[in-house]
Amino acid sequence: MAIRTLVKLPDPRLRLVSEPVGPVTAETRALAADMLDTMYDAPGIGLAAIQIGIAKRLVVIDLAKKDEERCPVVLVDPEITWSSEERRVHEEGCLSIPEYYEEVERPDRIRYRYRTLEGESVEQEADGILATCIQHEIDHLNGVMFIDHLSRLKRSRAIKKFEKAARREAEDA
Ligand code: K1U
Ligand code: ZN
Repeated sequence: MAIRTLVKLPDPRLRLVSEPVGPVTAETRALAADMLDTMYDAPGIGLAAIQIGIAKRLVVIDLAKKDEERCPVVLVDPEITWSSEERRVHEEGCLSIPEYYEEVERPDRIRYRYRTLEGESVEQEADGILATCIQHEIDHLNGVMFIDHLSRLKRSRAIKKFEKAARREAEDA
């Protein structure tokens, strides 16, 4: 399988609403394998397909720590079916916004539904970092980034910083 190039802010593809995967095919499985390779290489705890430029509703997550055995989860066409009124704050990062971390407030608990690569439909509840990560990844499927949950000032500062970095990269190329 392969490590793909990460799409980074301010790339406009990050604002696309991704299309449903529909029936799982060999191509879906190969894409999920590449997403896992890319996520582990970064490293990160989650990845949405649009972060490697593919506008499909496919997400991979692995919350295992460095010294633990890998525990990859692939979510096909995931959706949130319920969110708690209670909210929690968690520090978030994003592989598309490197080395930028901010605290984000989101629902504390969620119920979510997805299909596995075997085509099984699963509905589960999540809390803590898993709930945060699933919400972050499903936001990506809808063209939303974690900076959209920050104040207007913090968001525009982050966007300007990465626009400047992208301009410098283009000049150096
Ligand atoms: O979707 C992404 O951009 C991946 C992102 C997921 C995420 C992190 C934190 C809160 C919510 C969602 C990342 O994985 S950023 C990198 C990161 O958090 C991390 C990297 C190495 C070890 C542990 C965490
Ligand atoms: Zn992200």
